[in-house]
Amino acid sequence: MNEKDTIRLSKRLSRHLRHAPEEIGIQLSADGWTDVAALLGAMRITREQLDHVVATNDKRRFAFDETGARIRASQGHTVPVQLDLPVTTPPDTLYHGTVAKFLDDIMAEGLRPMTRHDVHLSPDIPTAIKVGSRRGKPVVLAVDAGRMHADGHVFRLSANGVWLTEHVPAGYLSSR
Ligand code: HQG
Repeated sequence: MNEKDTIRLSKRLSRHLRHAPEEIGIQLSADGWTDVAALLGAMRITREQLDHVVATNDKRRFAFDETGARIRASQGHTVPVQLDLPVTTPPDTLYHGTVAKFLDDIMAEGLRPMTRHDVHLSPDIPTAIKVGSRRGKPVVLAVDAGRMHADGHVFRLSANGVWLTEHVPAGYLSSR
């Protein structure tokens, strides 16, 4: 598969494993898994193509279970799933990449999950810049995750290194 086809297949997988499984007639379990054999049939792809996308994905967006018989998206769902990710102590500082037009709202009400289940935070500035750049000129906010954790906010770490939390009140945010 060339790079263009790989990216196209990754986008189709994101769509069906995070947002619209019903469009191709597959079902996700309560914790987000779907049967690989059913997925291959529904998407009309081979196991080799699926393995290639999972292995080469720039953000490791998809993960097989330990048997390889099931697959799920590691984060980013809009359909209701409970990924049962481990609660994890965050580093002192995490980062959020966004764009200037959202800043007034963010500074008034904090970071909200919007259409996703959680606010997505990055472990480093280059990653946050990439996330912000999807929407325009990136603006990076620093999140005082150490203080949030000390104050009782819960953090979970996705299988691909994205930090998830329900809400970041504005008092923990600073520009950098
Ligand atoms: C903004 C991609 C107004 C927030 C990326 C963001 C990431 C607010 C947008 C992952 C707000 C939501 C997630 C508030 C937050 N008022 N705007 N109170 N609070 N926002 O896409 O973090 O390719 O849902 O700043 O790489 O951009 O999908 O979240 O701009 O890891 O794997 O509302 O998605 O990964 O946008 O990105 P998103 P995000 P994938």
